[in-house]
Amino acid sequence: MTTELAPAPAPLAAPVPRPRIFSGIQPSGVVHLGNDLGAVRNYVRLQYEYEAIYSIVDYHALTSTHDPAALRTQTREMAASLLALGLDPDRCTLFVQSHRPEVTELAWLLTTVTPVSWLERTPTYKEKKEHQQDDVNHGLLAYPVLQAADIVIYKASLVPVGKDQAAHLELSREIVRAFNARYGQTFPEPKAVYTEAPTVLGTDGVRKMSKSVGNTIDVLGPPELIKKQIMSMVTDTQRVLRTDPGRPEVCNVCQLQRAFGDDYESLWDGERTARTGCVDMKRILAERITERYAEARDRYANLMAHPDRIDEILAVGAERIRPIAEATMIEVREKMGLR
Ligand code: AQP
Repeated sequence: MTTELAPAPAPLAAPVPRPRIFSGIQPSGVVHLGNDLGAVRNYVRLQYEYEAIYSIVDYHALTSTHDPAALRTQTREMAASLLALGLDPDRCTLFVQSHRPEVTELAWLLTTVTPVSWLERTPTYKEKKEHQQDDVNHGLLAYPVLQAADIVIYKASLVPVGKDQAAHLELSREIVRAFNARYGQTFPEPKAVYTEAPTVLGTDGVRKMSKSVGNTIDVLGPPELIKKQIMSMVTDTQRVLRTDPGRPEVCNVCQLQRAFGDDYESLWDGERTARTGCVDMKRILAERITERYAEARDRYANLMAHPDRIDEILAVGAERIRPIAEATMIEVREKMGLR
């Protein structure tokens, strides 16, 4: 009797590498609604499809923040916010920028292909120069070069960001082109990925929602604070009387409703026909936002009660990407004649 051997199992197919994405967020404390709708939502969504690397960019923060204790606290708060909103450390890499200092070397090398005129025309540099007139440090000017280094050291091709980052990202692309033209194809040109709400206006209804302006809705804050911030929102300034028809297209409260329920068209209809007033709309929005972020708020509180857990996740993240950063630096030094 002959025994037939079972056929050898087919060799396992090598896992298909997923395209890499990168994004950075400043350690400015707790995430606000603009960060979430404009960027963090995509961070969470894309971690399932891509090899996602997210950085809390503390080197960048030093261009405006000079309080070491505050920086440390806000770095943890930002990490806890991102984890609470759905970043899964088993699916993506979350780390602190300064824990992978190779990026500062790359930033220096990229400065040598970046004309100063490109940096001087950056809109955020012009704005920051106005805001912090007695602190126009070199870091402010060089900010986009470090940002380009952040992205390309991991050879990321996609960058989920809000629209306010469009000019920076364009500059990153130009820097990459300049480097590749001088030293040979090395980095992919990074492309922005936007959400459906790439620019979220603040409670003043005019400027981008931003911590430095103080017009935020702090979605992970206490419900009373969220309610207070929403009830103070500027709506359609032409709607003076309760009986005046509203214009949802220009009302920031109405615009935000789009992100919190499929029934926004019918809510808008109530506004147009003056069946509902601005206060009603604000109440609805406050209820929905409070409810939508309730679980994330609990998760945030829980994480902040266990800072060691946060620090561990960040340390693992920085270690996981060490080989990528080191390999890029070996390649770049070689190409530039530094070895
Ligand atoms: N209002 C916004 N609408 C859409 N996207 C936004 N982002 C920020 N504000 C809006 C996006 O969030 C990500 C992180 O931005 P950041 O690193 O600038 O973080 P921040 O310091 O917390 O944001 P602020 O409050 O807007 O900062 P300041 O006050 O310094 O201007 C980015 O992808 C950004 O596009």
